[in-house]
Amino acid sequence: MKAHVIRIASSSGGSGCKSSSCGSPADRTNTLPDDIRRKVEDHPCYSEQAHHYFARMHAAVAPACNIQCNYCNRKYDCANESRPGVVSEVLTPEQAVRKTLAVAAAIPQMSVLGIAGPGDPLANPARTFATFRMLAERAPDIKLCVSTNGLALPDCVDELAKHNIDHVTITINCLDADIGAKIYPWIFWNNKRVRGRAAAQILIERQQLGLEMLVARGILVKVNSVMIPGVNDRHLAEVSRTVKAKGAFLHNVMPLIAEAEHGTYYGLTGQRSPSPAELKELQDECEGDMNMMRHCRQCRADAVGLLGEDRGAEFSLDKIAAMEIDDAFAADAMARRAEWREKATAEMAAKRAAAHAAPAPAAEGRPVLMAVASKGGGVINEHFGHAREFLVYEASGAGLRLIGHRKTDLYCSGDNDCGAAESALDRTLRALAGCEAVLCAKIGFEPWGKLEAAGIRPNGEHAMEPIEDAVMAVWREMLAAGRLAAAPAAKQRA
Ligand code: CLF
Ligand code: SF4
Repeated sequence: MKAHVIRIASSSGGSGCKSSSCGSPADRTNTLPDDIRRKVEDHPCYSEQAHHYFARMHAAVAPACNIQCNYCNRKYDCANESRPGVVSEVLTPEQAVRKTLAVAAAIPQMSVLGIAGPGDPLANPARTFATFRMLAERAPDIKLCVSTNGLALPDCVDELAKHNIDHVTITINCLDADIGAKIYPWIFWNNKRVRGRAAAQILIERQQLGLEMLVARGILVKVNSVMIPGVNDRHLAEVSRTVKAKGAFLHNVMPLIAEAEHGTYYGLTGQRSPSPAELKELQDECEGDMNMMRHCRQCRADAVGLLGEDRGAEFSLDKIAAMEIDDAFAADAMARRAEWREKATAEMAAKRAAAHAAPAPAAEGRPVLMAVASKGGGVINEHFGHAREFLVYEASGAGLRLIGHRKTDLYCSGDNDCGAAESALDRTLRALAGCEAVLCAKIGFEPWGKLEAAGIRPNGEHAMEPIEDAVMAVWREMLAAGRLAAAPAAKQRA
């Protein structure tokens, strides 16, 4: 296969385009060669626009890992903990295929099966490739995706290519073994445990070799990096430049998750996570060089559904065991997925065309962060009190871009337990620090008042409108009202 080294203009690349979505990954999709566009336009992780329309699921078939990361503690049966490495049940390849067929019948938006743990998929190659092989026979329309630490990757590239796997993620946290020694206490290599700097050096070399081999085969590589303040935060811009030069398609810088209750080395030793502002600053710095992913949700190794939602509990093994999943069932589901794909890709293309044709935004006016409550479809369709996360956009005279998301507790649980509800609302307000407005489908009286007091304007006037149009409309209203001449109030700069 011919190698593709894909170059995409970054938002600061000075293309001269002035459309309202200039530089957003949605707009970039228009600039991709056709074969690449087809590979990413329905992948919710590789295309920011697609994540509003398409769902993924992870099959937890890979329990073993060949390295140890200081941010990892694999946990089982933890239904409420949402972070990579956590699963409720490890599946056999047969169970995984059955579950995937059940999910992909119930959720026509399902376009990707990823294997991402709970250990390393390529440290469990027999289980991983058996799952891919069996699923490709029963549901050939579903894209296959794998996420690895890279140690075993060079040995598996042929097998990945043989299974038509177009999307591989490598977690690369450093290029410097001294930094690596602070992240990886050991690796298991050639039947031996190797520790310290030597271990990090081997891992780094294998990751870089794997990246080069994948790119040479035209496989789209996404690089994930965990931002660890004081350890690799000053180093990740160099990682970004290097992997871009080697042809990686996308870079995803994720914040370290470190809580003592997770039982990880970093959690137990008090290593802090980056703040949203620190993460954004680094992502902005890297974006000068590379196409950045900003919509990652750091999902569980058995996540199911649109990014940001987890419907795993609906598809436990006992529920799936009761279902009849034969060839007719699989064919009927595939037809419904094809219908959805056609409708969604047409809608996305129309939105991109409209954004491209839109008049140039005003040049003046400072950037404003706004939070949006959405449960998918690219529209504002979630009640403030029901939102478990908010998407955060930056609107400015240069247009609109997604900055990331902020997780929050469910504020409104229906029964309105006052004490708990109040503290959940306070946590939501903290999560929205830095935002000047929040756009949602509906909002109650109490949170409205508290948001205003915190300097965040609630806005329910754009319910069911496309997110991009609504956020830019609110920004233009702020501009017209003269609210963008001065810096934001101290509360929003927090
Ligand atoms: Fe899964 Fe990863 Fe494939 Fe996506 S997740 S294996 S590329 S299908 Fe996506 Fe989840 Fe972020 Fe991963 S949001 S953690 S980037
Ligand atoms: Fe955990 Fe993945 Fe690191 Fe293995 S590679 S220790 S599963 S985070």
